[in-house]
Amino acid sequence: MKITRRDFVRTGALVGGGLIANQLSSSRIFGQSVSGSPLIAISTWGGTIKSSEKAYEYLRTGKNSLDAIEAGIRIAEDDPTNSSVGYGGLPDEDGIVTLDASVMDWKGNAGSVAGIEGIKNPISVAKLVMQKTKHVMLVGDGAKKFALENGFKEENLLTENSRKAWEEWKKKNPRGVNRVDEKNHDTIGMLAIDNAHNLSGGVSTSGMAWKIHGRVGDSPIIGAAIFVDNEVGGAVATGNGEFVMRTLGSFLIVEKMRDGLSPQEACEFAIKRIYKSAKGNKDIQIGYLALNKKGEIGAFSLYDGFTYALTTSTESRVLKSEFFVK
Ligand code: SD4
Repeated sequence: MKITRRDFVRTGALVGGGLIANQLSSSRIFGQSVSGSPLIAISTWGGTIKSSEKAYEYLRTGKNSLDAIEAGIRIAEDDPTNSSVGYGGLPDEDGIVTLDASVMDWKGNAGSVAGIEGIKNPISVAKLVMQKTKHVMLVGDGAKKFALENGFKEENLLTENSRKAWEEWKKKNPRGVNRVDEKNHDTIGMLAIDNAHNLSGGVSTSGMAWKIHGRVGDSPIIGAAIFVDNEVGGAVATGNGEFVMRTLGSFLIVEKMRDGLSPQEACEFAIKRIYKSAKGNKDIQIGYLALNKKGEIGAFSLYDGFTYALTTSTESRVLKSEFFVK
């Protein structure tokens, strides 16, 4: 059967049943929700499927969506082979690994850290900023100090592989400035719905490889790479953060869903908004995921190649997103 884009959009809205289009892989069956809530964990990039499965395990055992998101994202942060998140993330032009992360819960609370160094799980620091302080965002040394005061350990996050990659890049770009790797992707952005029908979201990244020291991307910016409104739904972003920040993509998607667009339509709207400012630049990629209160999902990217992981009560799969520039 040939599946058209229109069919994909339609079937793509029905998670947990019959979503076959663009499927790259799938695995085992999971337990049902007891409350009838559509338990779902969804995360950017297929390589993060272990994260969405971990989050789902939390949801299935009755834990809330915020704790599920944190547990899922920590898997990606701990994974040295994911070169865009946490331990093993590629460094900036000075060879320093700096991390950005954010969370939002169903009450509209938000927390984030930007440019934090030496702390492997910035998602947990972001959650603590949200829960323990009156602030939303801590940056750099202040974020690290807060983490250390709250029991986080300082660790060297630069793996041997990342150090070698940086040295090679440095040889080719001795002056470095503004020669970022626009194609280094695997940032995790995750959305989940729990048994109480409550939505949360989270994002974690080492940002663009070889960025200028001090550069902050979209991932810790509330409204840019993440936005959740429990009455409507949530959205997360991955890709070139400068373009996402300029258009506050996740906020835009949630507002479009509030106006009645489906998650898929809202993601497409936000990508089209970016397309103009991208001015045909083929080196950048942006992908959005959205999830509404009913458990409908949307996924769309600027160019081909964006994948995501989806774990529901029936299955866990890696899917390929539809994209704008054909
Ligand atoms: C950033 N949005 O720092 C992040 C990078 C990213 O997959 O998503 N990579 O701009």
